[in-house]
Amino acid sequence: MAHEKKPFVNLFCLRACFLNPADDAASAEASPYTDFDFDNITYWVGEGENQAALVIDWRDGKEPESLVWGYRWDGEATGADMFAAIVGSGTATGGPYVGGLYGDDARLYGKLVWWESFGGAYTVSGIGYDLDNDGFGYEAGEYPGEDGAPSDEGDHYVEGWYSGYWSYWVSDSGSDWAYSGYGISARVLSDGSWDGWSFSGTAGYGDGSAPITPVAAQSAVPIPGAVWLFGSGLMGIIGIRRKMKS
Ligand SMILES: [Ca+2]
Ligand SMILES: [Ca+2]
Repeated sequence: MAHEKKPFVNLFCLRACFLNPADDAASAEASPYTDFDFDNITYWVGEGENQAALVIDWRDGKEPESLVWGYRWDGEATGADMFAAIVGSGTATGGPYVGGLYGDDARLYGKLVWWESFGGAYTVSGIGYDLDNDGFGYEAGEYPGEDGAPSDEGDHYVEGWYSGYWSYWVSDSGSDWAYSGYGISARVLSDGSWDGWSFSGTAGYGDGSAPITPVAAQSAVPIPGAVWLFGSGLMGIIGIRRKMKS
């Protein structure tokens, strides 16, 4: 993990020190937390002069319960655009991302439900995460969207609408978290804004509490090339020994 931090520090210094010091400082300080801001985020998706954060708080007793990603863009982007850019796999029943989610982080899984009746808008019904970094699988339960579970007990996954609820929280210009009843399709991101999702197994629609201070999400750790080489070399040796024995 530690070796991944260095390029980020160098990139940040390039941006902060040479390109646009005033803008970057103002955006970096905008946060609904007193002890966590954009400088603490390590997993960034997208390119552009604006930045926003996505916090997901599972509240399932598996640590860390709350994680954060960063998103950069130019022009206009919605909460749905940020969600789709970051979440690596999952389903979307309709709307602009119909068919599935193909964002950057393969460890993140999401289920979006498209509601045509409200003029067309997404609702988040479930979010999962490969917490132990060995793959993620979703298992549908008896009641679709209400009691699905991760196939790996080491991973995050919770879902619900009537029984359990993902509440949506927003922060702009460093304001405190505010509950949003509008969902991610109508949410227009601003530079320095934060979007947060927080699950409650007991809350119903329109209820819940703001996401706790997150931990910076990390990219999946690939098996280093040297280990692969060593592994395949070992297989070769075993193969030769078997051949010699027979
Ligand atoms: Ca896993
Ligand atoms: Ca596992």
